[in-house]
Amino acid sequence: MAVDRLGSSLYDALKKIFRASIVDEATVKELVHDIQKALLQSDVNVKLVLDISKQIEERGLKEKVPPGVSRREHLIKVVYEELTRFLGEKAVPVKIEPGKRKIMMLVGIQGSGKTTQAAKLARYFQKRGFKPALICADTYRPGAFAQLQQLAKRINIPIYGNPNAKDAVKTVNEGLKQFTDKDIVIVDTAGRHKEEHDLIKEMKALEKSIKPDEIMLVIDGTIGQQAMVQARAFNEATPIGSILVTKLDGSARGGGALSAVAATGAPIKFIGTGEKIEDVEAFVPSRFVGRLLGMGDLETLLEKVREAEIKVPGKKAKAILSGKFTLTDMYEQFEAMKGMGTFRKLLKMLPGMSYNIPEDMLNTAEDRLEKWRVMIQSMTPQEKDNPKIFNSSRVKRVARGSGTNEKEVKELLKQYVMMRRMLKTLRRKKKLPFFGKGMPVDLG
Ligand SMILES: Nc1nc2c(ncn2[C@@H]2O[C@H](COP(=O)(O)OP(=O)(O)OP(=O)(O)O)[C@@H](O)[C@H]2O)c(=O)[nH]1
Ligand SMILES: [Mg+2]
Repeated sequence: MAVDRLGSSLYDALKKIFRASIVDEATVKELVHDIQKALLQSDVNVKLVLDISKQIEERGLKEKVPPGVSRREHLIKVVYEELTRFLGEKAVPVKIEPGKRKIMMLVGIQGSGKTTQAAKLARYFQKRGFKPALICADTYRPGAFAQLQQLAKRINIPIYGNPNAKDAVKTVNEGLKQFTDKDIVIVDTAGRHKEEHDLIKEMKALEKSIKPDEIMLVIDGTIGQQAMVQARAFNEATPIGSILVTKLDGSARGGGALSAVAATGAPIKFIGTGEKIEDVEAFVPSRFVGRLLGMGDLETLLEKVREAEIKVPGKKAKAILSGKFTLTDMYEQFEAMKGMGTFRKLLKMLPGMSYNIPEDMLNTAEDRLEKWRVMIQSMTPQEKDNPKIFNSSRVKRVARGSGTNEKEVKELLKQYVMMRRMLKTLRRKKKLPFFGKGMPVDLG
């Protein structure tokens, strides 16, 4: 049975942190040690292990923990970030230029999922408006061409192959001659040979003859440690440009993928998440690390830490806390949080406020920000500073000036009053972790 050791031992290491009654220097050092062990056991390169663990230790011990976040949570965030950094912070897309044919060759051992992914990727690119084609270079396994042909037919993708051919290089070249007008040609290669030596020889010959723009290693996400050996062997034969990890729809955490990245230095670009043709996704490092660590709720936790780090300029925060909260302030608060997409969660996390905020208000805040901006811009400085002076003629004027209606202006004012009341409640509770550096301050 394939055991995903890297994922589970990293997970165990973190579980210890969750359970520890206190998180101090010794705990951090123990965690670092556990992580090193987990990575080394998975054949991750020693230098890389030291690099990752050193960073974790340094940051875990030295970094200042923002208010409202526990050291424990911060440490987990550090582990997560360092692993993400290793896997690449951002997704790396496959570059295709229309009219400039790209040749993509899939390699990998038998059963890793090459044929299935070849069809999935063709479909993926087709849906994004490109013209893909498929070539079957598996002249070894009987039925290989029929398998790809059947998949291609279902998604209406042109395919070239010859079930009777023996020479993979010749077959692929024939196919390439046919598909001169395509944007991307995906070449599905054989995974099974009498001997591994022959397989590697064929990959080399193919690479030399067809000169693919990108060689993508297809690796089974459930194989764990073997991934390193496989990835290295293929990388030595032909330079691996990217990785596709399959079978991540089951319980496998995909720890082997980390080793494959270490062995090749190539980024993971896609993951296979099922047997259906649509089951392929662009790789998102952060999501993958969460999975690797076996923590479904990691995102929520990280969100909490990140949000706590949001900083509102100190002076402003003081003014707000001291009781002055104008419409301009409200607008600036929303503007600062916009783009982070976390406004809703942020509000819900304010102490004592969880789930008490009317959905209405959250929706308003998120969706109507632009309207508010225009309305607030149509107000006089006096109105912005002291919304109490609003009467029906002022409301009418603002509505006219901003191209909205009176109801909407009144709505905005109502939201403002609610927001102010909320802040008052918080002030009374003397807890307001999100505003300003070094908060919470003594709000006495
Ligand atoms: N659950 C799941 N199954 C997959 C995935 N990708 C491939 N498979 C299955 O894995 C098996 C092998 O897939 P193939 O695409 O035939 O593998 P291959 O690398 O072409 O194998 P060879 O041609 O023998 O080298 C098939 O039963 C696929 O349905 C995936 O992402 N998730
Ligand atoms: Mg195949």
